[in-house]
Amino acid sequence: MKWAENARTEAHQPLEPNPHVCGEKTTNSYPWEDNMKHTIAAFIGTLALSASIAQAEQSIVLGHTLSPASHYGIGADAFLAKLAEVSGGEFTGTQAPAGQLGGERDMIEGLQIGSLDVVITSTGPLGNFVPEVYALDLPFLFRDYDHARAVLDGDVGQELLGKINDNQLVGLAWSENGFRHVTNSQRPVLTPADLDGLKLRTMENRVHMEAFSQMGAAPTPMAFPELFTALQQGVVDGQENPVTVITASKFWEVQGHVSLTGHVYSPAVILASPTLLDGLTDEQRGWFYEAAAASAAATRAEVNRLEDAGVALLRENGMEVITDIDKAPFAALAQPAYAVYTDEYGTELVERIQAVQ
Ligand code: EAX
Repeated sequence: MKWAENARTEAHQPLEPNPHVCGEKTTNSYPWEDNMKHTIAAFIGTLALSASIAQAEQSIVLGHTLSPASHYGIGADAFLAKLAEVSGGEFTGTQAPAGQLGGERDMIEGLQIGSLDVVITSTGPLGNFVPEVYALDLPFLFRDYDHARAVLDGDVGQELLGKINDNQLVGLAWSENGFRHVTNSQRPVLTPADLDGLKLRTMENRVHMEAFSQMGAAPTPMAFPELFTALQQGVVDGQENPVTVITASKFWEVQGHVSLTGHVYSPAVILASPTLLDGLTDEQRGWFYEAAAASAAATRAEVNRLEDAGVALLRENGMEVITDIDKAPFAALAQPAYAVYTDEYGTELVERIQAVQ
């Protein structure tokens, strides 16, 4: 709205003390000129003020760790487009992709202190803020995508968004990252024995770290924006992420092997800053929930697409993909990781998740 900006700038000038208007008069200045200038100034001032009240335009920043073309990037675009649409242009925004504003832990902290507006993140570091969310990170808990989506779209998902809201964050909607698989630069992984001693980057997540130690790897927690370089320089041998992230981040440039272990389902969640949302009306807050729902739907559609096309894409880019894996021995070894959550919070939530059809 350029005209409004111009009106605002122009309106400021006559209102500021101006020696040529209000001070000593120059020879070619007449009293009626002064009056007219004041009238025009007041008129432009009123115009600018009413324009800014009518628009109250706000531009928000949405952060995430992946590329703009990723499933998060697509979700971010969908969020911003829906928000602009339902708010009639009152809220617009831009994405800060690729960890420009830090790793997922940093960005969650940014929401809490109000330096960031909206974030799409995995649950990787979220358990550090909202421990109940660890229940979703347990290995071999979700049977398949239908199961995971039914849990997140049902009562358990709603309750966990509520827990998020109790921790200086606003949980807008569950989105998706996908089932995670192991990649590495050393060897094909077919059995847990192949993980032995492998230096594997994990998210900063106690449940995941425990699961991988139990399965025989040497887990190294690290923020996502450091990962590509760490793989490239051999600081770690491997990592684990869904096909969505492996393709979006071109991990084939630094990893030769991928095994479809599907060891854990990785939700994503769309979070907002209470600093932003608490200052809004109910109607305005509703727009953010609508935007988040549109975003999650767009992201899940892209996850579906890559679940179908991803393996071929990985192979085309030179990765050796092991698709046929007996998951039972991995699951048996990973089982003690459940205690990281259940020792403190009990088994009730886990059993409820398992019971969802
Ligand atoms: O959320 O840190 C990770 O491995 C995540 O899967 C990634 O940042 C996307």
